[in-house]
Amino acid sequence: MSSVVIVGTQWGDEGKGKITDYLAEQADIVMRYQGGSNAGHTVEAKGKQYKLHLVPSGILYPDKQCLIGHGVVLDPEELLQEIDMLISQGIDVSNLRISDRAHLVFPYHKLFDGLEEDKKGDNDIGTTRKGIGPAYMDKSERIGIRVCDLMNEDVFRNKLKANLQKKNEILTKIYEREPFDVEEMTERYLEYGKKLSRYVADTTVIVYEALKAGKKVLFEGAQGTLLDLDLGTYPYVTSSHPIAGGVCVGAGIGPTMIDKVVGVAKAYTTRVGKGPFPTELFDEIGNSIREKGHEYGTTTGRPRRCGWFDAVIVSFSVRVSGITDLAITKLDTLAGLDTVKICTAYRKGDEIVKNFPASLEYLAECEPVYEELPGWDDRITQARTYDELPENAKRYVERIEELCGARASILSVGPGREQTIIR
Ligand code: 2SA
Ligand code: GDP
Ligand code: MG
Repeated sequence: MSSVVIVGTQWGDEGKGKITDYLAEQADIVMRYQGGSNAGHTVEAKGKQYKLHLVPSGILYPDKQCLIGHGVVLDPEELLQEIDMLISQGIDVSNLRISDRAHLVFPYHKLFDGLEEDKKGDNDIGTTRKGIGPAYMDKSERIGIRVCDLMNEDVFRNKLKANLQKKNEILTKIYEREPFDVEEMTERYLEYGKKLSRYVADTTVIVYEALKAGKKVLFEGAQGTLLDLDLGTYPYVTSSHPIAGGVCVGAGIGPTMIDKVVGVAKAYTTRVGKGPFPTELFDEIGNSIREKGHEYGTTTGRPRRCGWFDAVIVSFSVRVSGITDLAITKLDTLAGLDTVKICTAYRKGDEIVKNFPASLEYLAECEPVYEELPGWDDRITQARTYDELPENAKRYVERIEELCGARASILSVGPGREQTIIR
C-alpha cells in the first residue's frame, strides 16, 4: 500500500498546493479530507497559476482521480464556479468525485459566519467568512444537510425547509435581518445538485479499493496544524482537523493504511487571521518578506502576518501528525538577508519551553529564543539539486531538521514545479 498525507505544519499557506501538485505526478489519486472553500491552494504549472479552493491540487493531470472526501464541507456554488474556471482553462475535470456524505454549505452559514465575526468586534477570529464554522456546527448538531440528501429532491426539500425555519427565526429575531426565501434557495440548490450529480460517489469505496490494489494516494490537507480544532491555538482555529489524523475521519480510511506523512513548512512563518504568533515581525524585515513572498491570502487577499521560522511549532506538528518527512518551501523568499533567525525554544521567566503550550495566556508570556544563522542570495532559485544549494541554505535546512526531528526530503526554491529539490 502506498499512501502519503500532506499536512501544513504551521498556520496554513505553507505551499501545500505546490507540493501536492509536484507529488501528484507519481500518484493515482489526490484527495481532500477536511476544510472547505476557505482553503486557497496555489499551483503553478507551465507558466500558469491556478488558485484552488475545493478541488484537489492533482486536477492539472488529466489521468489522476481527484476526490473530495466527506470531511470537507462543500459549498456547491463555489465548487461549480471552480469547475467552470478549470474547464474554461482547458483542464479536464471528468475524474473529479465528491463524497455523497459531505456536508453542504448554505448561504446562511456564510451569513452567520460574518455576523458572528462582526458581533465580536476586535475579538473576532479573523475567519474567511466562507461559512466553515457554522457548517461544521450544523454537522455536530446533527442537522446538517449532506450531498446524498441533495440527490433526493423530497428529502432535500424537507430538510432545507426545516433548517431554514430555524435559521430564519434566529436571523429575524436575534439579528433583525430579512429571512431567506425557502423556495428560492431550494430551487437554486436543486439546480446545483443536478449539475453536480455526475461527480457524486461513495469516495470511501474508491479510495479503499485503490489502496488495496496498490495504487498511490495523496491526501491533501488544508490549513495547518496550528489551526486544528483540537491541537491549534484555540479558539483562533478553523473548525476541522488539518492534522494527519484528520485523514482517517475525513477520508474514511484506517490508520494502518497511511504510509508516510509529509509536513509542509515554510522557511519562515506566516499567519492570516487573529491569534497568537510568537515569532511575528513588526519591522521592515517582516514587510519585506510579505512583499517578496507575495504573502496575501489566496482566498480573501488579506495581508498575511510574517515572522521567523518557529521550530517549537514545527516540532509540535511533527509529533502530533507523525510526520516522516518535511518539505521546506520558500527558501528563495529569505534570500538576500545577511542573517536569518530560527526560534529554537520559548523563554518564560527563567523557564525554557520546548513543547508548544495549550494556554494562550501562558503563550503570551513566552518570548522566542533565537539562533542566528548566515543568509544566502537569490541564486538559490536556480538550484535543482541539494548540492547546488548555497552552503548557508543547507546549514539552515539541516538545523531545522535537527530541531524538528524529521528529515527535510523536499525543498522548494520557487513556485514552479521545476523549482523543487528531492533529497
Ligand atoms: P475559517 O474561515 O473559519 O476556517 O477561519 C478560521 C481560522 O482559520 C484560518 N484559515 C486560514 N489560514 C490560512 N490560509 C487559509 N486559506 C486562505 C489562503 C486564507 C485567505 O490560502 O490564503 O485567503 O485569507 C485559511 N483558511 C482559514 C483563518 O484565517 C482563521 O484564522
Ligand atoms: P497552501 O495553502 O499551503 O497551498 O499555500 P498558498 O497557495 O496559499 O500559498 C503559498 C504561495 O507560495 C503560493 O502563491 C505558491 O505559489 C507560492 N510558493 C510555494 N512554494 C514556493 C517557493 O518555494 N517559493 C516561492 N517564491 N513561492 C512558493
Ligand atoms: Mg493557502
